[in-house]
Amino acid sequence: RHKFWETQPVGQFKDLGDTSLPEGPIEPPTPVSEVKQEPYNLPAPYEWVTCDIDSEEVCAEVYSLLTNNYVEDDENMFRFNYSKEFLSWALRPPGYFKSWHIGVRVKTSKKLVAFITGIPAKIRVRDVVVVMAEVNFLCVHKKLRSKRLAPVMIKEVTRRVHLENIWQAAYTAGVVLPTPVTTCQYWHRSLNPKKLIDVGFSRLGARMTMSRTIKLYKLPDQTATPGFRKMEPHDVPAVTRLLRNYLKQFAVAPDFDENDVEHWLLPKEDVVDSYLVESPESHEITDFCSFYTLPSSILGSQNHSILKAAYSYYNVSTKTPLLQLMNDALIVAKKKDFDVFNALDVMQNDTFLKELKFGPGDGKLHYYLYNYRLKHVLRPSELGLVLL
Ligand code: NHW
Ligand code: EN5
Repeated sequence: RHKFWETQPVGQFKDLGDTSLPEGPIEPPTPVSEVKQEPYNLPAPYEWVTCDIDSEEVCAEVYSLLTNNYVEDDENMFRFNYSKEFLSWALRPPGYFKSWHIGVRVKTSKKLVAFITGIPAKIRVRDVVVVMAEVNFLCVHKKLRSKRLAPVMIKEVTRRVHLENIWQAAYTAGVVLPTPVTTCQYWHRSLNPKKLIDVGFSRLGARMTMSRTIKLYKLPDQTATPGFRKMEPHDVPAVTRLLRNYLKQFAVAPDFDENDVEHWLLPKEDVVDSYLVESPESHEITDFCSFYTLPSSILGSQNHSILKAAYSYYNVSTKTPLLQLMNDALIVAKKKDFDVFNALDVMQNDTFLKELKFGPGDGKLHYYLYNYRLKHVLRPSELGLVLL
């Protein structure tokens, strides 16, 4: 069934119920000197390149490959449209390796036809903090599909991760592979229901008119929580403490330090938005919410070409009820002209999704670990990790 994945150190379907297998690395590390020194072979017309994402020109080539060839929904109506600013942010966190930004070009024309990336991350699995690669943006040009290029790309990124003495990875996919750590459901909260219906993202409910639907999804003009404001640079230490303490409760979660919080959570226009609650009395930072901007191209509409989507990122509530905090997040997202607010059923999200009028989407997201076995499949609520 999975000719490639059967050969890799990942949990296999046949071992799913087997609790005699220990939790932890599937294969041990080898000395870095024993890691294959040469890149894997590509079919003759193609060559490996390391993509300098700092270069405006290279970033534009990656953007164009992804904009035309990256992930679509199951009916091919929408395609993710990560912006250049987003890619530059997503691929250059603290300690990133340029060698993990891997492209494939046609030798003759130099056209970029495939891409895969890794970034370093410390991820805690139960009690153990593991240095991992987060692998993302795997993309093969539509005209080069089903030629077994993807396994070569995956082996090459694995090799380059091993060269940095890192032996585990985390990744997500919409497809089922051996074997998910957990399977999450996408939920969607309409902010601009008329547009969503016009472009086929959602449908008018049974016995619903357009005007009733618009009224159903109306939100207040102003946020409700006293002390709710945008995160600022001086908040990094307090947000790091709040988030680290919150993420302790999940079986798998990132181990963020202040540098990570500065990179991943300080607001960046049209990339990531973060808000917090500063107690008007004590000036304590008690709550936090964030979302990232990931538009999708609309593939077949006369009237619209871009769907503006916000994706729930990390949220922490200690004083403000999570429901009220996320309602405020919806209010600011609506003000910023997002059409839809998306969320997975990870962490404590299931406590607000239905009440805040999110509905389940037709997409699922499977989370995976490479070379790390878990004894049990997790529930989405046990997962404290959001990948971009
Ligand atoms: S998930 C998004 C992936 N990208 C897309 O869906 C974009 C549109 N599709 C394409 O570009 C986020 C192609 O269809 C791709 C496959 C390139 C997906 N993950 O070349 P072949 C990520 O980026 C397996 C992993 O003929 P293709 C995460 C498939 O099961 N494997 O197919 C990426 C089969 O293997 P099998 C995937 O359609 C994580 C083989 O590829 C996959 O032309 C990567 C077929 O290859 C997917 N999304 O190209 C793993 N989709 O065993 C990182 C298909 O079943 C692992 N396949 O025969 C960790 C590495 C680091 C370790 C460090 C220690
Ligand atoms: C790695 N970082 O399928 C990502 N999206 O539900 C790679 N559906 O937008 C993995 N099909 O349900 C990506 N509208 C896997 C996801 C790929 C993209 C994808 C789904 C997630 C999606 C929409 C549009 C469906 C169009 C037809 C959807 C219903 C919304 C409705 C709003 C009102 C309340 C009920 C739900």
